[in-house]
Amino acid sequence: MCTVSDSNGPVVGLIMGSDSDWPTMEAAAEALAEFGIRFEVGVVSAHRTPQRMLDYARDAADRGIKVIIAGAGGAAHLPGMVASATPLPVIGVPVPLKYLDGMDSLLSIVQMPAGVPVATVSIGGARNAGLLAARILGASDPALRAAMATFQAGLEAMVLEKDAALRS
Ligand code: RP5
Repeated sequence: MCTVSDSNGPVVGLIMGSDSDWPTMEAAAEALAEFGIRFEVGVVSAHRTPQRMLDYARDAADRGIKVIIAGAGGAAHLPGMVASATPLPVIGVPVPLKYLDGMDSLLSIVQMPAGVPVATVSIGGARNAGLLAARILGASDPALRAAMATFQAGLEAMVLEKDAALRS
């Protein structure tokens, strides 16, 4: 029943436009690892390696990938272009760069044309991208869904604990 452990290959593709995106994108990898989700990491640039990007997007499903997380900054076309060439769900992470505080990245990713969805997280929100991938996989994986429910209960307990400490 457990989708994530059905085979040995990665089920999440974690890609980014440049290795310079890694300090932001690392949080997605950490979230996936926390849930025991197998993933692969790679640099796939929409502008510098367009053929590699198309090959990656077109082959991903056949290789067993179920969700793609794509991070990019500036003219951040990677998530949208990957979404155009795969039937898999794509989660876009706007990576903040030196100028414009990531607003350019956000707007480049979030304003997709009808018919080509990208689930865009917040600027720099790579951890939520990893958690969203876990939820998507958990929809067909009871064990993973239970782990997510436990994680959410932990968040609630943490807030209540801080609230109690504040009041005491
Ligand atoms: C984008 O260009 C990448 O996603 C990165 O955020 C940005 C800058 O890339 P580098 O010049 O640091 O390689 O495609």
